[in-house]
Amino acid sequence: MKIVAAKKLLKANDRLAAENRKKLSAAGVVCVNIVGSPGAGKTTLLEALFAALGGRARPAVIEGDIAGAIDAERIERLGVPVVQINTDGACHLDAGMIAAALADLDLEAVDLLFIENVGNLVCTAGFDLGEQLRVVVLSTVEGDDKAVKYPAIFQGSDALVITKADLLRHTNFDPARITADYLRLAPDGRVFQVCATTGDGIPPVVQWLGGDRHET
Ligand SMILES: Nc1nc2c(ncn2[C@@H]2O[C@H](COP(=O)(O)OP(=O)(O)OP(=O)(O)O)[C@@H](O)[C@H]2O)c(=O)[nH]1
Ligand SMILES: [Mg+2]
Repeated sequence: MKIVAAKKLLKANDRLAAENRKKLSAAGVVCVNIVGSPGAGKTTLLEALFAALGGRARPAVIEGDIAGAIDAERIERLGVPVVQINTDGACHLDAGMIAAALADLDLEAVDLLFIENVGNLVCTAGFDLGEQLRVVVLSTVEGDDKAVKYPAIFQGSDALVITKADLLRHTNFDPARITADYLRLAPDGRVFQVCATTGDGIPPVVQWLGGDRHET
C-alpha cells in the first residue's frame, strides 16, 4: 500500500504554483485568485469589474466549479476568454489544475487573469495557485464574524471585498468589525465595499487591480 503524506502533496503543489507564477509574470499577466463561500458573489463581482474596465485591460478567467459550466457561460457572454475547470468533487483548485488551464489560454493576449476558485472558505486556503493576488469575497448576508472563524483564508490575503452592500440594512453585519478583524490577519490588506449588481464601489477595485494602467 502506498501512503502519500499530505505534506508531500502540498510541496508538489507549491512547486507547480511557483512554475505558474513564473510563466504568468514572464507573460506580464497579473493573476488574481478570487475566493469566498458559495454564492458570496464572486462571478457577479467579475461581471461588474469587466463592465467597469470597459476594455482598458485585457481580462481572462479560469472558472473553478465542482460541476457544470454556468459561471464560464456567464463570463463567455461578456466576450472574455474563459476556461472552465470541473474539480469532480474536490473542494478547491490546485496548482496542477491551473497549469493545465493556462495551456488553453493565450497569455500574450491577457493583462489580468482572474481565477474564480470553488466556493469554499476552508479548503481553498491551503493551495497556492501561483497567483500574485488573493482576494476574499464576503457578502453582507454571511455574517461579520467570518474572519475570526475562518482565519486561514483571510490571513495574508491582499484584499477583502465586502459585497452585497445594498443588503446591509437588512442585516446586522458590521463592516467596521470585519474590517478590524481582517486587518489583524492581513495588516497590508485593502478593504472594499461594493454592490456588484449596481456597480457601486467597483471603480476603486479596478484602480487597485491596475486597470487604470492599461488605458488604450
Ligand atoms: N443584492 C445583491 N445580490 C448580489 C450581489 N452580488 C451577487 N448577488 C447575487 O448573489 C447570488 C450569487 O452570486 P454569484 O456571483 O453567482 O456568487 P458566486 O460566489 O459566484 O457563487 P458560486 O460560484 O456558486 O460559489 C446571485 O443571485 C447574485 O445575483 C450584490 O452585490 N447585491
Ligand atoms: Mg461563481
